[in-house]
Amino acid sequence: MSDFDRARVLVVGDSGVGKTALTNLICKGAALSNPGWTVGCSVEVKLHEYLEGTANQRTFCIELWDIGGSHSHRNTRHVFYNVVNGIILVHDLSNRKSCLNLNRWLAEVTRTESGTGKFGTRSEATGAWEDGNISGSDIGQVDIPLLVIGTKMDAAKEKRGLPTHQKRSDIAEEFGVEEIHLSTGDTTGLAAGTSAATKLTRFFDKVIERQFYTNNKMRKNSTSNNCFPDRRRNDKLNVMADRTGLAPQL
Ligand SMILES: Nc1nc2c(ncn2[C@@H]2O[C@H](COP(=O)(O)OP(=O)(O)OP(=O)(O)O)[C@@H](O)[C@H]2O)c(=O)[nH]1
Ligand SMILES: [Mg+2]
Repeated sequence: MSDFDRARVLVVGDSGVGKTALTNLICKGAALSNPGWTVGCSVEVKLHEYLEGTANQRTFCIELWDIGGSHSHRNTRHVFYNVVNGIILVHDLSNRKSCLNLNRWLAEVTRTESGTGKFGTRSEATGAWEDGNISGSDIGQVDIPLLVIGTKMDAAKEKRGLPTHQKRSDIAEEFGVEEIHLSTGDTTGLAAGTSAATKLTRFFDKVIERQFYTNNKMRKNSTSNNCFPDRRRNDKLNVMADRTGLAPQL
């Protein structure tokens, strides 16, 4: 696995929306019954077949950086945003506010990724970005592949008694990106052949395309050496172990 070029996808959204459970489902195909909340960041990897079934098929390693969503860490988590090849925005279908907050998450990540402070200014006192939103035209300029995922379809159905899978979120509409609705406890939700699995595959293809095939040329970059980071990087991430006491899984 160590020979595969890799790309980094951030998984962001409010605390408790199900990012860790979702990341586990994507990378391991299994439900996670009782995830602890994430402090800092936890990393899982997934091998992805780029352009599967075509003559150009090739295996890449996707790193999913599952960022702890707790408000109390908002001033420090920008250290995880230095390299961003794609973003999965996660909201809880039974909690409307978590969906409304996705604009802020996008702003928080893309400000740093653009490296220009274009979407806001940093507070000199805390180093944190000032609050603010980002619009569809802005992200067009930032040019990062996006995917929106709504979790807890089961809870939303119970709460409202209505199917929620038809309605796309405002942010997916605004940015013209695909959206998946699922329950992270249902392992069939991302099973091969489902429309959700197809959307996820298309998203990962876009991430790879942007990272490695811009201008139809294989592009070398700083993150493409190795699927598993070197010891120095491991040490850095271990500092951010989650509250379960487990080191980030790399
Ligand atoms: N009913 C239901 N519960 C879910 C679903 N996905 C996650 N959960 C539960 O929601 C809670 C929070 O899930 P996490 O995956 O830890 O949420 P998170 O977004 O990683 O939270 P932070 O790490 O604090 O940012 C856990 O109790 C999960 O079991 C789902 O699809 N349906
Ligand atoms: Mg988590």
